[in-house]
Amino acid sequence: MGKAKAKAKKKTTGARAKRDRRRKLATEAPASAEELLASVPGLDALQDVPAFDDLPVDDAQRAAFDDFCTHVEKPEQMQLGAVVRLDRGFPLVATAGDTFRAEYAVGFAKSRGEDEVLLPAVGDRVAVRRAPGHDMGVIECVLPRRTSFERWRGRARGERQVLCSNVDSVLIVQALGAGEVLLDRVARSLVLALDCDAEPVVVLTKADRCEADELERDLDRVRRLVGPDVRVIVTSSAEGLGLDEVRACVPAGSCAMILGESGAGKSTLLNALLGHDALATGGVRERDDQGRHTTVARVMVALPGDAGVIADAPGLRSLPLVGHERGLARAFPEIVEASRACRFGDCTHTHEPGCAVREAEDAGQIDSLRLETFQNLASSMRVSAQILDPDVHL
Ligand SMILES: Nc1nc2c(ncn2[C@@H]2O[C@H](COP(=O)(O)OP(=O)(O)OP(=O)(O)O)[C@@H](O)[C@H]2O)c(=O)[nH]1
Ligand SMILES: [Mg+2]
Ligand SMILES: [Zn+2]
Repeated sequence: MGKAKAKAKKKTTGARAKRDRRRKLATEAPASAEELLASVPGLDALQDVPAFDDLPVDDAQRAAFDDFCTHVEKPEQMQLGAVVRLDRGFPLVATAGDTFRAEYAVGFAKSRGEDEVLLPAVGDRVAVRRAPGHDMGVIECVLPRRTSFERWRGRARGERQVLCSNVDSVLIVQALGAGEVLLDRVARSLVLALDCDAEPVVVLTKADRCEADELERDLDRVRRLVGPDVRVIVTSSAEGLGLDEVRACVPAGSCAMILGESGAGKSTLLNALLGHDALATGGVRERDDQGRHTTVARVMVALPGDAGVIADAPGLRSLPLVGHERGLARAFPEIVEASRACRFGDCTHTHEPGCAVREAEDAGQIDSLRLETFQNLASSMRVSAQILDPDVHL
């Protein structure tokens, strides 16, 4: 589709056009790669896109790039790049000299199932080929990920999706003012962040929506849950509260990813940090405070001034914890430590005699709120592990 035509099409609004488009969608074959690409935003429409220098390449990645180049044809066409957006599956790659759209090399197309983690994700440092005279690049290799924030995709045990790679910190966003903050959700996010070696930071949004006593109660519960080592920040994008504290968690050269349900105020927070409306935001349903999945692409934005990069992403409804035992142990180290003295190796710390964890709780050494949360997570992890593999007994 030509540019002019695309523009004209964009302008078509109203109920009739909508109906026509729906009809078209229903009868047409799935869009081809070219059609999809045409619907992806052009570079000139994007703001705050990080530059290559905002996303440092570490020694292991540079060495892997050099090594890769010694094995390919026409290595002079290869560049080091960073994937800074994924729109409808199309990566936007920033290199030292230029930023451009890219597609995956044919080899990636074969990646399915367990290999899906090999597909380029936002935050990846990659080897990208740009043949002379080509607008598009081709990603040929994903360089080793320093960290990788992954989520189970809901089929076999090993099937994971990389939401963002080379992440330094995870901003766990939860909205205030819609009933009690869901501790289970905060705990799951904490486990996922720690599992991938990223620093978790809890960001409670929309503080303007709740009374002081409600805020104090929520803050107290969240602080008890995450313990003294995890920062908890109270923000209101509407009133500009807590923004400097969030900014301080994302120093220059680092990358944070933002994690939270749809409607939690993720994109609004990023816009407040950027100082202008770069990202689309949407309303929430009054009935249950759920958002409308306004953000559909995975995008990175560079914060202004001396600060790093934050990755925005669509809200996640569920956070299954399949295979994140390491993260669970890191989130609740005192419980894991105490459990070594339990009489039974497979103690669930609920009813067994000789349970050192419950003894520690009685002695006031383990917080009961943390223990309760730990038990809920551990039991849901046991159930999902057994559903996937009846031979697994956690
Ligand atoms: N009162 C108040 N409302 C806010 C605040 N931050 C966000 N909102 C509102 O919350 C709604 C959802 O905000 P978004 O930023 O689109 O939420 P999101 O987390 O990006 O949602 P998805 O993109 O759907 O995942 C919008 O109506 C915002 O105006 C805040 O600090 N105070
Ligand atoms: Mg959003
Ligand atoms: Zn026990």
